[in-house]
Parts: sequence; C-alpha cells; structure tokens
Amino acid sequence: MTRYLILLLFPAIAWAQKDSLAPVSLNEVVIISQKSPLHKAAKTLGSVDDYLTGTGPVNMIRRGNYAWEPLINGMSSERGLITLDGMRIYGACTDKMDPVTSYVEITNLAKATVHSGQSGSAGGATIAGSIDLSRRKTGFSVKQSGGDAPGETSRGEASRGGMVFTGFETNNRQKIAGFSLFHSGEKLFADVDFTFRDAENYRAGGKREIEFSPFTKYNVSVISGWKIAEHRELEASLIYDRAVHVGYPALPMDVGRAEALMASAEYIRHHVSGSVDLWKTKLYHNAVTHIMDDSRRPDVPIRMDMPGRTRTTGFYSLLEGASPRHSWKMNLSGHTNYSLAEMTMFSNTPGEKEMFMLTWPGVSTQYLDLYREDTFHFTGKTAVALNLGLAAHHNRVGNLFGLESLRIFYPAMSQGKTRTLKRISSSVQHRNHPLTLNFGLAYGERAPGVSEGYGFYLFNSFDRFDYIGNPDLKNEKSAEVNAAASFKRNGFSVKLSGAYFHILDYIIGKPDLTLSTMTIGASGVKIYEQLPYAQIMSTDLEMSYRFTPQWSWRGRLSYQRGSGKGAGNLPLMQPLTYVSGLAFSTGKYAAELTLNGAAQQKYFSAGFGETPASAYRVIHLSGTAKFRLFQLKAGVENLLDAYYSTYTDWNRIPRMGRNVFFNVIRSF
Ligand SMILES: [Cu+2]
Repeated sequence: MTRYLILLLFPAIAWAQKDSLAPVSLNEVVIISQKSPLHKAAKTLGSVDDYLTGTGPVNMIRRGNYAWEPLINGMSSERGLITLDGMRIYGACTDKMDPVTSYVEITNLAKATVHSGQSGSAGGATIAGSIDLSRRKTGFSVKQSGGDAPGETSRGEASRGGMVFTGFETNNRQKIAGFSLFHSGEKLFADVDFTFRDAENYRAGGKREIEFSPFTKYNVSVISGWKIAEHRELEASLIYDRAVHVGYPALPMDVGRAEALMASAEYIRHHVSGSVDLWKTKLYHNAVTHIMDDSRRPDVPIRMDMPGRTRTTGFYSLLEGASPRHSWKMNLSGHTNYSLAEMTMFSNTPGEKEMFMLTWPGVSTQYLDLYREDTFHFTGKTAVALNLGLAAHHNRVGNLFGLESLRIFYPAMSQGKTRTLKRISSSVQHRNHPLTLNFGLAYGERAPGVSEGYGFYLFNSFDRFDYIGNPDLKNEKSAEVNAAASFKRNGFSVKLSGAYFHILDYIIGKPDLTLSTMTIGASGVKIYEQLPYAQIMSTDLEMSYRFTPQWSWRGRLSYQRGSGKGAGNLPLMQPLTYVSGLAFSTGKYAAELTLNGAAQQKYFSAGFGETPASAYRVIHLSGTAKFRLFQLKAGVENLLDAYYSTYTDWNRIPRMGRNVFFNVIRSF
C-alpha cells in the first residue's frame, strides 16, 4: 500500500516502475481519478489544468483563471497534439481561449499521459509531443481471476456505487460540486458523472482584484460498455461541457459561452489471434462552439462579436500484439474538421454600417494517418523502439467570401492544398538496476494550423499585431535528440532528461510594414512566414528521497532555451524553475509543504511583446485526512500572499494571491 502510495505521489518516477514490456518512450502519467484522494499533494478537486501544470515537459499559458493552454517543451498548441482517448478535437477560438483540455473535467478522466516529441506521435503528426487524456471508467466485473482487458476491475460480481464531492476556495469564492455513479456488471458497465464550478473574480497578492476573471462551468459525461461475447465489447462515451461568462483578464475580450459535445462509439476485441492481442475501432464526432465578445467591458473603442465553431468527425482502428521479445502497435486513423470563425465590428458612430469578416474562412481539414510502432527486447536489459508514421493532409477554404478576402493578399491562391507528413523515431533503453538510460533520435513534420494558413486579421494582444495566415507555407520539420538517465535505490531517485529540437522552416509571424491594421490600436500587421530554422532545448532534473516510510522529499529543476535564426529568442521559454516539496503521509493522513519558484527570465522575445518575467517564490501547504464517512483535503496556496506573475502569464497578468481551499469527497 505504501509503495503504491509513493508511486502515485511521484508520478514523475512512475514510468521507471513498469514491467519490462513497457514502452521505451519516456512518457509521464498524471493520475486524475478522484478514487484515491491521497494520491497527490495538489488539490484533489483542482481543474484539469492544475493537474497538467508541471507534468513532464508541460507548462500552461494563463490568460485568466480558466482554460489554460498547454505548452509542451515550450511549444504552444499548433505544434502539439491533445487527444481524448485517441479522439481529435479542434478548439473554436482564434485566440486560443479554448484548448481541448478546457472541455473536460477531472471526473471524466482517469489519467493524462504526456509524451515528449515524436514519442507522442501515435495519434498523429506532432512536433512538440502529445497529451492523451484517458476516460475514467469502472469497467466490467470479472468472475474468473486474471482479467485481461485494461480497465477491468477484479470485482467478483455486479456492484454499484459512486461518490459525491464539494469544494470551496476563498480567493475567488469558487464553489465546486458534483457526483459520479457507476454500475459494474459482468455484461454491462456504466459511469455517469456531473461537475459544476462557479467562481468570481480572483484576487492577486495584496488583495488586488483582477477584473473580468470569473467563470461558470457545467460538465456531464456518460460512458458505458456492453460485453457482446467473450473478448468482444462495445463501448460508447458522451461528454457535454458548457462554460458561461468566462472572463479573460489578460485579453480584450471575454467568452459568453464555450460549449463542446463529444461522442464516440468503439468496438473492442481481445485475443484476436495468436499474434494479435487487441483490436479497437472507434468512430467519433465532436462539435465545439465558442461565443466571444466584449459586451462586459466598459470602455472599448469599438464593439466586437467574434463567434467560432468547429465540427470534427473521425475514426481510428488500432491493432496491438506481443510476443516475448517483440511488441507492436498499428494504428490507422483519420478525421475531417470544419472550422469557421467570424468577426463583426459595430461602429460607435450612429448610422455607420458594421463591418463583417471571416477570421477563419470556413476551412476544412481532411487527415488520414498510418502509424506503426515496434519494440524489440534484445535482452532483459536492452530494448529498442522504432516508430513510423505517414499522413495525408488536405485543407480547403470552403467559404467563397473568405477565399476572396484571402486572395487580396494571395491572388494566385488555390482553394485547396494537399500535403504529406512523415515521421520516424527510434529510441534505445538500457536498464541495469539501479540505472536506466534512454537515448532517442527522431524526425517529424507538421502542417500549418488553420490560423497560420488561413487566419484573417487575428489580433494578438501580447505583441498587439494583427496576424494574417499564409496558405503557401511549407511543412514545418523537426529533427530531435533526446536523452534521459535515471537512478533509483533505497528510496532515493534522480532523473535527468533533456530534449533538443532543430526545427526547419519554423513558422512565425513577421511584421509587414506595407499593410495597415484592422484592429484599432494595433501596432501593425504580421504575416506568417518561416525562419530557416529554430532551436529549442528543454531540460529537467527530478529528485525524490524517502527518509522514512512517512517522510519524503521531492525536488525539481527545469529550464528551456529557444532561439530562431534571424529572430533572436523564441517566446515562452521557461527560465530556471524549481519545486521543492516535503511530504508526510500515513494511511490516514497526508500533508505537504511546497516551495515553487523561478529565477528571473533572462532570455525573452521582445518581438513577441515579452518583458522579462521576474523571479518569484511561492509557498503552498496542504493536508488530507481520511475519515470513516468522507475524505477531506484542505490547504493554503500562496501562503505568503505574494504578488507575482510567471513567464507563462499572458501580458504578465498576476497570479492568484493567498487562497484557502477545502475539498470534501464521500464515496459509497
Ligand atoms: Cu475566444
């Protein structure tokens, strides 16, 4: 039990403890399921964003207190990949106010798996890496021992249960409430959950109120499985998420409504043949609506409405097999997406006509992908993994008005464009207890995102430029080297890891002085262009030590550096950041004292509007107690009420000041 607990307390080192047929890639797993509230020193009822912050190479860009944008290895969403059980979802905001992670709740998820670089390309082309969110499900109950399907419990007969939870946070008066219920039978299982959150404006250090920072969120999900026959299952999942009145204090606009409906159906077969263990085929559809406006802002030069929406339909079919010395995976996947965003500007002069533009001109994306992964176990100690992927990518501007608008800048532009995207990666792992060494080489490509290719006057409030897409962009290509070494003995563990990306035809906005702005007050217009190359280095040192069965310490140092040929430093690169936490836990009680901080940011991108983020230090304190009827988690974040902002805070908007929180969970 204690060993299990420690494992969950330090998800960062959990990868080293898997059995010898585990994948060679350096993935990191965050356990999100609320079933074991002692598992993490952070808030049990924290947001998905709270859970993802600081997991492996993931950091979160903050534009307010809601819907943070994951950065993987210092690269923002166009270069990364976020999937929900393999499902692709496109955010519907031209300003990245709705990353995929904002449309799920902690009750929907069991875990999040973070892959760095090409090791995360099983779900499609990526450069930075991927985050795969896994649905939480109770699964079937099994009579015979040795259940073989993932997600199955070892319960003997049908069972029912659930939990109710509630939470409160003093700083922004956030109220959290919800429940989850499950039924688990031999032939049928079902999980239902609901979560509600409502928060007012938060206060930065010194009780300074940050205006336009409230949010309200509702989320409901259902997942159910039916065992058609031995080793054959059908599974269906539905998530509906709705956020209203979400404030983005770092941006000039807020969100009236952000809504997503995500549905999928899956056929799963185990023990297909002697060499094939698993065959899964999924069909899915999701629809995202994002209603952005400035109706709540008192003083704006011009009123704007900017709604956006995306629709995505897709599938995947995955085969997995293993023999004693070889395991493999093959995935055929595809999706089609439609993205449309518009902007209407209402003049303050009476009688003057409003102006209408398509900021995403009805762009459709068709994507088909074949992926193969092989892991060879040469000896008990050495394993080699090889991944290959090939994708066809097609974009088409569906709206003629939008196409004509873009043709003002690109008269010869055709309506559609097809690309092929290749990727390959190899890695070697050598385990010789207590030491594990990893080394990998990889190459990958990505297509420009919808904004980069076809965006029309998208205002970036960080550098205050209007951005125009470029349909002639070439694929961005990344060559990657990664290495890790870890040592683990007698309760002590240390892991040093690093990745280096050499990115060719790096896509970035560059000022075009001949163009005039659309947004009032904008500094100019930037067109997406490509640098010959850019370089990003990401490093991480993690340590933990268990002094006694009750007391343990963990520490972490992270650092990133990025620069582009002819463009100086890249934006959003992590200065030296540290975490040091002292934890105490018994089966019944747990407590942790954490110090988080960073040195001053030395290398920043003035061209992107960055100013050097200052050094800071914050202390958090939390505790958990397990009673007979319920579990209580309480704590104080930012104990000393520091006023600070970090390199991921958009426009250097300050973070939350002192915050006392309570989480109560009752399982039954
Ligand atoms: Cu938006």
